[in-house]
Amino acid sequence: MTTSHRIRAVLLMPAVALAMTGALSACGSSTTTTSSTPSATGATSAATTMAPKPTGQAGQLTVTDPWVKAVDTGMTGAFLIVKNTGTAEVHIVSASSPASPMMELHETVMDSSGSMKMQEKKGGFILKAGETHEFKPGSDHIMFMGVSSPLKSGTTATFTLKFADGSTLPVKAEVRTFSGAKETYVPGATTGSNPMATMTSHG
Ligand SMILES: [Cu+2]
Repeated sequence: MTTSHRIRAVLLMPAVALAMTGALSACGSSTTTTSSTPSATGATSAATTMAPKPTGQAGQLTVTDPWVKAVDTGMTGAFLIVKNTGTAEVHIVSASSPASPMMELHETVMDSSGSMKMQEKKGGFILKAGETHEFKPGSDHIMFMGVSSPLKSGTTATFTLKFADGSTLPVKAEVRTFSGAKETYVPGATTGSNPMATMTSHG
């Protein structure tokens, strides 16, 4: 967002363009990653260069069987089993994915009429040391709010979990066809336009 605003500003004010361009390139060249992670566990250097080893809370979490429900566009969910292998609490606060500009952490609750509805899990998910948590259809899940191009069965979707300490954990998930566990969505305050229309068969 900031970038597009800047570009617009540059277009409107040619006199400032050079200065702005200089600022942008300086900004770009200064994005050095501070990956001086002490590899106490003896991680291979090859793995470290491919992707930085998760640190902090992200490094405490193991992920098993991550998958995403196939969908053309609109909403879908990601499911996985996570285990906190560390000795301190792990707090998942948000998720992001190139497949969907908006993501939420969801839980499924029963409303007063006895039907299942999903809603944003306020505050995220906290796992105590040693605790395992399963995200599964009809229960907790990682919600993709706005998939813009088809997620096809057999392909791979990626998303990233973010933790309370700022650490992040990228997850590669298999896209699978799934039907079942149909609950309806309780629109939250952050919901954009018309989620109900596409929300008829979410896992
Ligand atoms: Cu959901």
